[in-house]
Amino acid sequence: MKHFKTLKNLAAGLALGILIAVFGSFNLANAETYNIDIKGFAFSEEILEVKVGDIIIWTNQDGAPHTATADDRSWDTGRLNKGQSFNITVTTDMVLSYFCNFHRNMKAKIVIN
Ligand SMILES: [Cu+2]
Repeated sequence: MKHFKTLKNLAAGLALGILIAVFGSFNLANAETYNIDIKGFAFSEEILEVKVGDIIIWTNQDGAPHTATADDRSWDTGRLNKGQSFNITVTTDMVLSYFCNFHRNMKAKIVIN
C-alpha cells in the first residue's frame, strides 16, 4: 500500500515535470525580439506591445548619446553611443514607462499583453 502511494506520487511528479517542460519550451519558442531604434531624438516605437519573455533591443542611431531608462530607474540600457545596442527581457512586474536620461522629453512605453 505504501509502495503504491509512492509510485502514485512519482507519477504525479513526473506528469507535472513534463507539463512544466512542455509549457516552458512553448514559451521560449514563442518569445519574440523587438527592435527599437533611437533616431532623431525619439524612440521609433512610442508604444510597443509585447508579452512576458519577449526581448526588446534598443539601438542608438543618433550621433548624440541616449538611454532607455525606466521611470523608476529599475531597468536601464545605460549610455548608448551611436551604433550601440542593449537588450532587456520583458518581465511581469517591470515598469513600463521609460525615458532618455539625457533628454527627458524623450519618452515611450511598453504595453504587456
Ligand atoms: Cu536621448
